[in-house]
Amino acid sequence: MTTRFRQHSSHWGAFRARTTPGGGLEIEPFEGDPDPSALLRNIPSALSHPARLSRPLVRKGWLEDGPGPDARRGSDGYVTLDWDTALDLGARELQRLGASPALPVGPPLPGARVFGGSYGWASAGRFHHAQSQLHRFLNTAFGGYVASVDTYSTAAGSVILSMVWGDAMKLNRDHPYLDELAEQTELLIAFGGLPLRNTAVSGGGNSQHSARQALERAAERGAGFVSISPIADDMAALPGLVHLAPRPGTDVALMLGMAHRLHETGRADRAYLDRYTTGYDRFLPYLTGAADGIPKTPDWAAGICGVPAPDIAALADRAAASRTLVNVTYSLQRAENGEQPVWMALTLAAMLGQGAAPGAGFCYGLGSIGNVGKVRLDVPLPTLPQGRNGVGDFIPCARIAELLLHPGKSYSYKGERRRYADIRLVYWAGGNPFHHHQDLTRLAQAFARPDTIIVHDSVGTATARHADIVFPATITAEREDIGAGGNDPFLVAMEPLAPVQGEARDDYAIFAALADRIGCAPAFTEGLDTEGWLRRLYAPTQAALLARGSPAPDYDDFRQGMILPLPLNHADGAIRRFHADPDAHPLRTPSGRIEIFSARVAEAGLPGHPAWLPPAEWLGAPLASQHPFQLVANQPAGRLHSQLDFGAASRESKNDGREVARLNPDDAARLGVKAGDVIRIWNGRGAVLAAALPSAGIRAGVVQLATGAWYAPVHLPGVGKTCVNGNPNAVTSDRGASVLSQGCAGQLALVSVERFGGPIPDTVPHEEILPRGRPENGAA
Ligand SMILES: Nc1nc2c(c(=O)[nH]1)N[C@H]1C(S)=C(S)[C@@H](COP(=O)(O)OP(=O)(O)OC[C@H]3O[C@@H](n4cnc5c(=O)[nH]c(N)nc54)[C@H](O)[C@@H]3O)O[C@H]1N2
Ligand SMILES: Nc1nc2c(c(=O)[nH]1)N[C@H]1C(S)=C(S)[C@@H](COP(=O)(O)OP(=O)(O)OC[C@H]3O[C@@H](n4cnc5c(=O)[nH]c(N)nc54)[C@H](O)[C@@H]3O)O[C@H]1N2
Ligand SMILES: [Mo]
Repeated sequence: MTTRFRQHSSHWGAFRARTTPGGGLEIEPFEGDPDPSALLRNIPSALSHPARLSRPLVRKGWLEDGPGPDARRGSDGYVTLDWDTALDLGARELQRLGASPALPVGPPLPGARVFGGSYGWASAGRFHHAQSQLHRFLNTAFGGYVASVDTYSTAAGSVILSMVWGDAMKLNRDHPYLDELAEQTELLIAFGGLPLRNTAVSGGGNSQHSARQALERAAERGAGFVSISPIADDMAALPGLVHLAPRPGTDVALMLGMAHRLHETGRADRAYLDRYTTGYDRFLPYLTGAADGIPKTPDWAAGICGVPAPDIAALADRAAASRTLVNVTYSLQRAENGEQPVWMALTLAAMLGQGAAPGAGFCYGLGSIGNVGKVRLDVPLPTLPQGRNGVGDFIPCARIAELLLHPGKSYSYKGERRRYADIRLVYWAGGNPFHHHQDLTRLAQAFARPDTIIVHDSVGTATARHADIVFPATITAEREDIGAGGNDPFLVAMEPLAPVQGEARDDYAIFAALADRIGCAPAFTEGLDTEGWLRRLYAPTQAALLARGSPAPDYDDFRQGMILPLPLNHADGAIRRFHADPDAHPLRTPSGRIEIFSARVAEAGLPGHPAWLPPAEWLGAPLASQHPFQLVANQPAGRLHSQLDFGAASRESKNDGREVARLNPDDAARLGVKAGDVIRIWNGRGAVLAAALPSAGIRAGVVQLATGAWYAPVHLPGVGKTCVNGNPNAVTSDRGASVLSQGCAGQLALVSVERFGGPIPDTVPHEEILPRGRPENGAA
C-alpha cells in the first residue's frame, strides 16, 4: 500500500516521501527549494541496504580475552548478541572505567581517560543528533570526557582568523554575501572556485539552495568571475568566467604576486589599511623583499604557482579597478600551512580597500557549505542540552591518531603547550574516522591502543570494523525529530518515513539503556521520552517567535507535518558594523583591527605576517621527484562524505563500484592510462585503487580522487596493503597543518600514479566491510 507523503529533512535538503507498494521510498523535494539537490536520490537505499546493522555486535577477541590494547582490531571476527547481553557487557566495561551515578568531586574525573570527541556529521535532526547524545551521556556517566575542538572542515583557517579577524565561523555566517554577490559584486575572485556541488549541503538542514541563482543573477548583471583552482569544474561555466589553474598549495605565492603589483602600481589602499588594519608596515618589507632579498613580484610568484606573471599582474589590476570580492574556500586551508592562504587573502582584500562596500572585501567559505553567505536567523534553534564537561581536556580534532599513539606527548596548539591524555575508552557515534582521517594505516595502529572502542552506527562502516562493541542505530528516516540548520530559514517537523529496520535503536534509547544499568538514567533522561524532549527543545524557539510577534504554532500544530518559516535578522553583522565605525565596533582581535601582523601568531612559532611557507608535499618539493603527482582529495559530488555511499547518486558517480580518479589527458597518455582503467595511487604511506577518467579540466600533474568511498584495505600479492574501493585517506598525510592550528591537512598529498598491471581485484561491497558473526546466546 502506498502511504501518505511525510515531511523530512537531511543535510542536503528538506523533502517529502512516501513508501511505495514495492517497499521503496518515493521522494519529492521541498517545493520551496529553488534548486533541490540530486543527493536526495541517495536516501531510499538507506532503508534496507544489506550494509544496515540490525543487532549488536561484539568483537571476538574482546569477548574472549577482555578489554585491552589489541592489534586484531580491523581483522577480527564478530559475534552477534542480543541487546540485553550487549548492553550489560557495555555497561560493565563503562563501570570498570569509572562510570557511576556518584562521581568523585574534583579531578581526576574518570572521563579524563575517555575520548568522546566523536567528530562527524551524523544526520539532520536536533534531538537525535548522535554527538550531542553521546556528549550528554558521557557528561552524565563520567563527569565529562576528552573532547575535540575545531573541525576537519576548517581548523587552520578558523584558528588564524580567530586571531587576526575574529571568530570566522560567526563572521562568515553573519553576512548576506550571496545577495550581495547577486546584486553588487563586479568581480568575484574565487580561490578554490565556488563548487555548487558543495553548496548542496549544510549541517542540520539546507532547505534553500540559493548559490546557483546568486551566481546566475550576478552573471546576468555582467559580473566577472575568476576561478582559481587546479580543477576547471570547481565553478559553473558562467559567461565571463576566467579559470586560472595554479599548482595546488601555492595560492599564497599567487596572492603575494598580486599584492606586490598593487603596491608597485600605487593601488594598495593606504587609507583603508590605516583605518581598519594593523601591521601592514611589518608585512611590507617582506612583500618588497627588503626583509629577505626576495621581492614577491608576479614573476617570482609565477615560478612557484605556474600561473603566468602577466595573468597575475592583470588580475591585480582588474581587482583594483572593480568592486571585488575575494573568497577563499575551506579547501585551501585543509593543507600544510593552511593558515597562510586564508590570512594572505584577507590581507590582499584589505589592500584592495573595499571591505566597506557591499559585495566586496573578504569572504571565507562561500562555495564550501550551503549556509555561508545567507542571511542569519532571528530566533535560536532547538538544541539538546549536553550538560557540563568537567574534564576540560581536548585535542584539535585531527590529532586523534597522535592522541592514541602518544599518551603524555607534548604538542603545541594556538601557542600553548599541551599534553595528550592517556585514553582507555574511545566512544564514537555519528562519525566515520576510518573514512575522514588521514593516513588510515596509522589510524588503525592508533585504534589498537585503547582498552575498548564502542561505536554506534546504522551501517557497517570501516570504523565499526575497528570497534569492540557496535550498537546498531536507527537512521533519521525511522525517527521523529525537528530539522533545523544554521541560516536555514525553515524548521522542519521530521516525521518517520518507514518502520525501524531490524532491531536497530535510536542513539537516545541506547544511551538511556546504558545509563539505566550504570544508575544515572534519571540524570540522562530527566524522565522524558523522545516526545517529551522534542516538546522541550521546541519551546525556546517558539517563545522567541512569540516574543517578536512571528507565527509561533504550538508544538502539536507544528507536528502536523509543518515546515515553519523562521524570521531572518537583516540587521548589520559584525563586519558591516566594524566598517561603519571601527572604534565603536572593533573586531575581536587584540588590536580590534584586521591584523596583518599578529604578535600572538609570531609567539606561537609562525611568521608574524602571512608568508609563503613551502609545504613538504607540493609539486615543487624534493619529494615530487619520487612521487610526481599532487593528489587533490576533495568533497564528493555524489554523496555527503561516506554517507549513503551505496545510494543511487553515489553509485552513478563510480565505475563498477570503484571510485573514479580524474587526471589530465596528457598525463594519462604518458602513463598509458585510458578511461576506465584501474590505476594505483600510492606513496610511502599506502596505496589505493581507482578507476581512471582522463579529463581536460584537471591541471597537469594533478590527480583528483574525492573522499568517502568505504575504506577497504586488502593485501594484494606483490603490492601490499591497498584500498581497493578508492578511499584517498589510504595515502594522505597525518601531519597537522602547522604548530599553530594542528588542523587537518588532508586535501593534498604527493603520490605516484600508474596503470594497475596485475589481475584487477574486486571492490569490497559495503555489506562486507564489517563481517557479521553468527548469532549467539539466543539472538534470533
Ligand atoms: N583527505 C581528505 N579527508 C577529509 C576531507 C578532505 O577534504 N580530504 N574532508 C574532511 C571533512 S571537511 C569532513 S567534515 C570529514 C567528514 O567526516 P565524517 O563526518 O566522519 O563523515 P560522514 O560520512 O558524514 O560520517 C558520519 C557517520 O555517521 C553515521 N550516522 C549518520 N546518522 C547517524 C545517527 O543518527 N546515529 C549514528 N550513531 N550514526 C549516524 C553515518 O552512517 C556515517 O558513518 O571528512 C574529512 N576528511
Ligand atoms: N556534495 C558534497 N558537498 C559537500 C560535502 C560533501 O561531502 N559532498 N562536504 C561538506 C563539508 S563537511 C565541507 S567542510 C565542505 C568543504 O568545502 P571545500 O573544502 O571548499 O571543498 P573541497 O571539495 O574539498 O575543495 C574545493 C576545491 O578546492 C580546490 N583546491 C584544492 N586544493 C587547492 C589549492 O591548493 N588551491 C586552490 N586554488 N584550489 C584548491 C579543489 O579543486 C577542490 O575541488 O564541503 C561541504 N559540501
Ligand atoms: Mo567538513
